[in-house]
Amino acid sequence: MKVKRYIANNTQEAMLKVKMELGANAVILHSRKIKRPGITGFFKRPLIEMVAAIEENTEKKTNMQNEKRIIENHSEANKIEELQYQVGNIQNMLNNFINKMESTDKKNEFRRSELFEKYYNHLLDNNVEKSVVDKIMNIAKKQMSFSSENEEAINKAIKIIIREYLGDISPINENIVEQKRIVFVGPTGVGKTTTLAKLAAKLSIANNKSVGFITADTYRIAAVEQLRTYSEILGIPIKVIYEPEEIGAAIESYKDKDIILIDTAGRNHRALDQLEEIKKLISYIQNPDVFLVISAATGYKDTKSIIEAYKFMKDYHLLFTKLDETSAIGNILNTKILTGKNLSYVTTGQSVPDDIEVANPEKIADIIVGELHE
Ligand SMILES: Nc1nc2c(ncn2[C@@H]2O[C@H](COP(=O)(O)OP(=O)(O)OP(=O)(O)O)[C@@H](O)[C@H]2O)c(=O)[nH]1
Ligand SMILES: [Mg+2]
Repeated sequence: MKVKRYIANNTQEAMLKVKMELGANAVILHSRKIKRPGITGFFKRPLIEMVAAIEENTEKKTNMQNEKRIIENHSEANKIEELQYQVGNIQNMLNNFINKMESTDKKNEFRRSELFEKYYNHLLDNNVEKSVVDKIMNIAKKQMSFSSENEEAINKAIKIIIREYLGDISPINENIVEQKRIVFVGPTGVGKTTTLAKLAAKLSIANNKSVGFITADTYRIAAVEQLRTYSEILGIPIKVIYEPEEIGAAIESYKDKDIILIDTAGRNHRALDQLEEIKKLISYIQNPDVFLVISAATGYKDTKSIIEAYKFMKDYHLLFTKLDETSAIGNILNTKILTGKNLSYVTTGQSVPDDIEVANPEKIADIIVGELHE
């Protein structure tokens, strides 16, 4: 018994191949559609795989003489026995073949789901929220076949999906002629004052902008001193306000400045009365540009309550600090999706003014997904 597998563009072509090679007596054991190899194959019409068998003796016994000889040599009973034996053989072969096919399919499927699981878990490990991971992986699954030869493309596809979710960025636009009033708000100790100093240095030194500081953080003596130190180093004037109502006059006195950077006291997002003061302060500023500062190391649960606490702000930019303190930065993506607000900057260390950069969605996606491993 001879079994052969044929691959052709369509069923007719496959049948032709079978007939040409095995002759008209060949039996078709199995036929199915299969994907073309490679990434581009995914998008093309499938190929036809056909498995055919032929009894080797039959192949040779092409003339009547041979058949006659069999009849002469065997009694009628023997002939039936032999036929039964042959049918049994074909049946066994067919069963073996189908089993083999099924187990290959299962193996491929297993490998596919193994790769899917790998990326699914990797995103979870990087603090991407489960509901977000589901979204990303569902899109990826629709676009790609999760087979091992596709891993490079899968890795890229997931990065592109994340990059799309991260959306546009909106750092400070220095080209706008109108005066900018930039307010930094956020939880305690996330790096608001340090970030403000980093940006002040960049804007005044690199971009030649005239900058003024206002601090509304008079809760800690050290807080004013902290900003005053930067003010002295950078040669940027500073005004201290004790009540939200004083902000109008402070802004008025900076008429000549291109950019006013306003520092606020860190707020416990669970202390609603403290947030009222921030709300009031923002309401006294005309056309404010608010930056909500969050540490990249904050967990999703806390981020959600921070976002909830600041929901009185209609418009703001997201600014993530301390990327150097965590390798799992998936929460940036979660927060972006949760708020729909644009990313602005990320900070990557304590050093003023160096450790700040404009948020780069490609880079963030690269860090979240990582390179191909093993
Ligand atoms: N590792 C790291 N530390 C940072 C970063 N940004 C700020 N810090 C440090 O975080 C600490 C707090 O920074 P601040 O700028 O005082 O934070 P803040 O949000 O103004 O704090 P409050 O005004 O008290 O709410 C300081 O030790 C900073 O040096 C960063 O990107 N990475
Ligand atoms: Mg501060």
